Amino acid sequence: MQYLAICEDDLLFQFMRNVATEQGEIRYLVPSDAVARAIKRQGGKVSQGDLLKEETYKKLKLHYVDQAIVFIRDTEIQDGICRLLRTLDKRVSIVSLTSGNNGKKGTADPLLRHLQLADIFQEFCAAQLLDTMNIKKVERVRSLFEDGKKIHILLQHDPDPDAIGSALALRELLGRNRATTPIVTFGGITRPENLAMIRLLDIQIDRISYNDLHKDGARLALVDVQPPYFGATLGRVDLVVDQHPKRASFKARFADLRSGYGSTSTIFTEYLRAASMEPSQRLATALVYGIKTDTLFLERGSNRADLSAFNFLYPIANKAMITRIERPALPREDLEAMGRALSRLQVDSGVAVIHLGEVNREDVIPQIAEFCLQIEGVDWSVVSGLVKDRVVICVRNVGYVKSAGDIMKRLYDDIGSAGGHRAMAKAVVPLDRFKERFGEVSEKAIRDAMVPMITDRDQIELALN
Ligand SMILES: [Mn+2]
Repeated sequence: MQYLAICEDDLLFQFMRNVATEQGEIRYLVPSDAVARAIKRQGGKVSQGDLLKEETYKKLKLHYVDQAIVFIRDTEIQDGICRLLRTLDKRVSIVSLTSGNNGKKGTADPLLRHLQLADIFQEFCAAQLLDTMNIKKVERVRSLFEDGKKIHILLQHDPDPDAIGSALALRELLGRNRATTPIVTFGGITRPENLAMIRLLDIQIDRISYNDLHKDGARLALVDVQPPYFGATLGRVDLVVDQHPKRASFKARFADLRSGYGSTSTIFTEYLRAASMEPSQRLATALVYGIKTDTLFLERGSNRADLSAFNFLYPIANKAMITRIERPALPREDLEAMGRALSRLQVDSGVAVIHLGEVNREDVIPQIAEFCLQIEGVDWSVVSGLVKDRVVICVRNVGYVKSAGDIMKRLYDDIGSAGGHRAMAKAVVPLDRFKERFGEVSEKAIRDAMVPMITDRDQIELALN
């Protein structure tokens, strides 16, 4: 490969040194003697001449040149050189490097490309700068916990995959284990996919009380959440890493908030890469799933950083396991209960009601409610089950203006806990209180309580629309 680099100082020479040794020969063409001497001194092949004169190029045997690179700051001269090159040789390909905005203009010449310095810097150097920043952050994070004290990694009340993946990554980054660095929450995981995630990846999340947060001098690290979320004061917070926007101020020894990112797992993936740590399959799987769920598979609020983290992790992650997490397995006995219920299912006014009786796993109830929406003619599904001494009722509907959450609140909130939004809702009621109110726990009792409210509601909505 023969290159001709046309420039006015030795900047391009510095940039292209490796190209010269790896990919071919470069001859520099410069207008001034002084610059020519400087390049020559540093081992470059160089010619000097008037850049806008034909004779200059005749001497250079342009037809041997594969690629001309033009980098002159004066845009008129720059354009003049490009035109002259094209006149002299129809087939030489030209890269025109510019520092201003003039590089954006289109060109009808297929062998002429405009490149902007800013874009080149972004492409090749921004990642390096980011890496340097991440290396510093990792050093700081490690120094925070050097004393070897126990660390509680605190997550939000119903931890999601992004939080769980981030917590695992933080533990890995610190070279800690489950015993010295437990992952904790004041609440518990409820979503079936998230339960499947911790079961399949063997992740332990402990419930903790406010009083035990700093027990025996334990340190406190928050990932995917910020202190104000908890309302109550948490005491000393050592670390906060989160991608959510900052809503209220807080104090922490170290904080890395990147609201431009789609997930906190992205930040931790950058930390791992900066620390030259290849994540295990288990960790990569958790992080990929965290990025995937927080960005709705890289659609919502994701950016170049999320894509880059995803690309890095994906080959390491266990894809089959992610599929299993997304479709949690149903226990056989619970499926049999669903089979029996389905065989006698009646659908009244588009409402399917199923009472499963005793179930082994609570997450089966929402999954079956989800499933029932696929039955022809069903707009609403109500699925209940007995989990130990509690009645759990899940509601799903297909509409956008429906109000599952409202209905559940009105029916069950005063005797248990109920809530949700328009398309999905849940109530949990102690068995004895349910019996006090409705007599018995049966399909009929639930149907009688719920179907009129749902159909009333649909009537009102029809009237409003
Ligand atoms: Mn998140």
